[in-house]
Amino acid sequence: MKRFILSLLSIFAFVAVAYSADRAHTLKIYNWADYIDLSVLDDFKVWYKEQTGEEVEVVYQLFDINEIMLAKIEKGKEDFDVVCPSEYIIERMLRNDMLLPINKEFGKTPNYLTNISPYIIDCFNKIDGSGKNANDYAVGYMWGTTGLLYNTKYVSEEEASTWATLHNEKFRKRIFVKDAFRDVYSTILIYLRQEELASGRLTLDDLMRDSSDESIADVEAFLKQAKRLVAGWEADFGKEMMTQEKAYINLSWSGDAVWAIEEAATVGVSLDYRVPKEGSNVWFDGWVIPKYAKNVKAASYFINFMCRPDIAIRNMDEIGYVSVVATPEVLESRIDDELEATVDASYFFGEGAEAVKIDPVQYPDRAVVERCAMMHDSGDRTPKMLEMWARVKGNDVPLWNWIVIGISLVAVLVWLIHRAVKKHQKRSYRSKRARKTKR
Ligand code: N2P
Repeated sequence: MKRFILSLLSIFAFVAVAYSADRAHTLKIYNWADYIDLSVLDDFKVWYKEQTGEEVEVVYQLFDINEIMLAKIEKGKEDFDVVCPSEYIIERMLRNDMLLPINKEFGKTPNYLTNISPYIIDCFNKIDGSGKNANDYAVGYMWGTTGLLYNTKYVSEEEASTWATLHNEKFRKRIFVKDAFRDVYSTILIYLRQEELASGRLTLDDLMRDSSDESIADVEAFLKQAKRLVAGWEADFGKEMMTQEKAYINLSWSGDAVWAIEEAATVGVSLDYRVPKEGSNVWFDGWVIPKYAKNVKAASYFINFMCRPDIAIRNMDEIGYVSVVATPEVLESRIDDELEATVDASYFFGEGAEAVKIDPVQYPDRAVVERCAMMHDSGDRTPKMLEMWARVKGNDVPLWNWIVIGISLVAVLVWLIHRAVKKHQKRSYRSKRARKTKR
C-alpha cells in the first residue's frame, strides 16, 4: 500500500511538472503499474540532457490490463511516445500498422540495445507481425512465466505443480486469478490438452494459436467450475492478498510472485511459485513507439536507457520482474550463493550459465522454459474469447447479497407504511379537535 501511495505521489509530481513543459520537450510513457523504479525516470532526464543537450520532462501513466491499454492507443486520443505491451499485443499492433520502426542509431551515445539476450531477440523474431519483424518495431523490457504463487503452509508443492489445483475444493475462496484473459486461456488450454501434447498430436505452438469454438468452450467449462472456488479476479492486488494470507493460491506472473515472496518473508509468511508440470506460457513485454508519437527521439533514447545494465538491475530490484538484459553484470547481480540448487540459465545468459545459483522463479531452468510457449494474437477471434471471459467472470450477485437486499427493502417499506399511517392518524386527530373547538 505504502509503495502504491508513493508511486501515485511520484506520478502526480511527474504529470504536474510535465504539463508545465511544452510537448516537444515532453516524453509521454504508458507503462504497467509497479513496473519501474520511478527514480530511474529522473535519471533519464539528466542522462538525456547530457547525451543530446536537450531538456525533457516525463509524463508517466499506468495501466494494468493489456486490452485497456490497447483500446486507449487505438482511440488515438492520448499521444503516448512509448508504450509497453505484451508480445501478443505487439503482434496485433504490427498487423494493424500502429507502430513506428525504432531508430537504433544513437550517434556518440552507447547503444545498449546490444545487451539484450539472444533468447529474447529470437522470441521476438517469432512474433507474427504480418511480414514485419517485431525486432524492428519493439525492444524487450521484462519477461517471465505464468504460474501458481502459493502459501506453503496451506498448499503443498505437489498441489502447486498442477493447474488441476484450481478445482481443488480445499482452496474454496482462497484462490485469486489474474484478470488477464489471454494468459489464463492459454495456460488452461495447455492443461486440458495435456494428452494430445504428450502424444505429439499437438504442439505448444499449435495451442498458442488455437482460438477454435471447441477450445473456447472447453476452457470456459473449466473456468466456470473453478469459479466456485475463486475469491476474485485481480489486476494487481493478488500479491497483497497473498502476503496478507487472505488467499493461498494466486494464478499470477513470476515477477509479481518474486515481489510477493520477498514481501511475505518480512512478515513471516512463506510463499513460493511453481510453473505447473503440464506447461504454461512464457511472456514478453516490450517498448514500442505508436505512430502518433510526438517525441520519437526521446522515446528511442528512453528505450536505449532502459537497456543500460545498471538501470536494468535497479528496475529488477524494485519490481521483482526480470529484465531482457543479459550482460555479465546482470548475471552477477542475480547470483545468490546461499541458494542450494542451480539453474540452467544458459538459454538466456549464454555459455557458462549452465549451473548458476540464481532465483528459479526469475530465471526458470531450461527444462521449465521448454514446457512453456509464447502467446499469439487471436485476431478477429479475440471478441469471442473476451465474451467467454466476461461470461466466466460474470457479475453474478451471490444469493446472500440478494437476501440482504430483500430484507433491507422490506424494512424500508414497513417503515414507510408505518410513517404514512402515523401521519394519517395525526391528521385525523387534528381535524377532529378542530371540529370540536368550532362547536
Ligand atoms: C506488472 C505487470 C506485469 C505484466 N504489474 C506482465 N505481462
